[in-house]
Amino acid sequence: MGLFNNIKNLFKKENVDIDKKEEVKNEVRDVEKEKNIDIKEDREIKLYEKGLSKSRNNFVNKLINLNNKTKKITDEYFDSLEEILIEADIGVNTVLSFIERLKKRVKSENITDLNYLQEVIVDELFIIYVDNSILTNKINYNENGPTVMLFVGVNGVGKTTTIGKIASKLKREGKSVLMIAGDTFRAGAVEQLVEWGNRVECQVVVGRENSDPSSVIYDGLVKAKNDNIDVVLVDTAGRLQNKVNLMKELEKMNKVIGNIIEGAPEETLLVIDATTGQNGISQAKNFMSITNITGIVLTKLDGTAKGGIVLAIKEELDIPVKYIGLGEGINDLETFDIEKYIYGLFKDMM
Ligand SMILES: Nc1nc2c(ncn2[C@@H]2O[C@H](COP(=O)(O)OP(=O)(O)OP(=O)(O)O)[C@@H](O)[C@H]2O)c(=O)[nH]1
Ligand SMILES: [Mg+2]
Repeated sequence: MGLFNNIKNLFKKENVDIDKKEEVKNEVRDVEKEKNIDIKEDREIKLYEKGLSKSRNNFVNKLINLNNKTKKITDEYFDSLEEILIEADIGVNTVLSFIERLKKRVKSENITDLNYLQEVIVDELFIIYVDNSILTNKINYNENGPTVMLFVGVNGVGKTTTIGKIASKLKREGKSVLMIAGDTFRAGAVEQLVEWGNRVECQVVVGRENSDPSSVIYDGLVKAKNDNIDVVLVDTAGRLQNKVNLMKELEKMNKVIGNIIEGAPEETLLVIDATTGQNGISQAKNFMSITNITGIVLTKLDGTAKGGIVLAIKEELDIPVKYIGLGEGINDLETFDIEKYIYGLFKDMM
């Protein structure tokens, strides 16, 4: 009896130990998970900081200098502020309404302290982006088959590079990705995408030179469906062409895509080069008038000293920025996050 009890207890203890071990293991796993999230957050914030340093050094420094040399908040102060913001590509209309709101706030709250005003400025710029808006950086995914993302935009804005970066990101998240070389016009365009495919170990469907992009897309989507691919990234030609041709071509592509995968493309992402400022905004208006744009990829933010374009996009286009490019490297792409953006830009003012 004694032996039996001993064995029973031993067995129990063993079980308790196993339970305990599991518990500890789970705890360790949770801590690791949190640590990984922290590391990821940290990495992302650093990338925003680094990518926005040109803007910070230029336009944010101008703001800081203005506030340092200002003793009293006068009309002259607002004029200088207006000038700095317009120079930062925020867009004239946005700036004018921003200045109006700021003036009202200064008056109603009786603001005289420049340090406090600095905080109010950041706050109000943030409000421009989030106010009355249901803008979301979320990508629409198709639950029942391949998700198709079509990338459009004029020459050299960074479509192909963005596709490479996004493929890499999606693969890191565990998704299977296929790229389609829909730019069959420019010599070298297909090779460029194939090179990215090799880098990120992702298949690329290509057609013959000068073949119809829609036929390449057709082949690619059939393959994506057969292979159970999660996300299909479609590159398109960016050469400047007349509006009617562009519209016809996009219509044809959309028709082919929708015929093979119902409801697709889930995303039509317009790529804009941040260094082109207001020109990028006009490009966007052009594209929006001929096809349904679901989001914007804003590239080369690292190359501009005028990081205000994000706010102009919000005010003038009201389309969500879904990704931003912060450098030429494979990891220099982030999903857009207004809080990280504002922090990366204004951290010296906060
Ligand atoms: N600094 C910087 N350079 C970028 C970024 N994104 C793209 N580029 C560079 O921009 C140049 C053009 O990029 P592509 O990806 O070839 O542009 P594209 O829109 O495919 O051009 P086309 O195929 O000619 O229409 C390349 O030199 C890229 O390395 C970015 O976020 N930051
Ligand atoms: Mg390209």
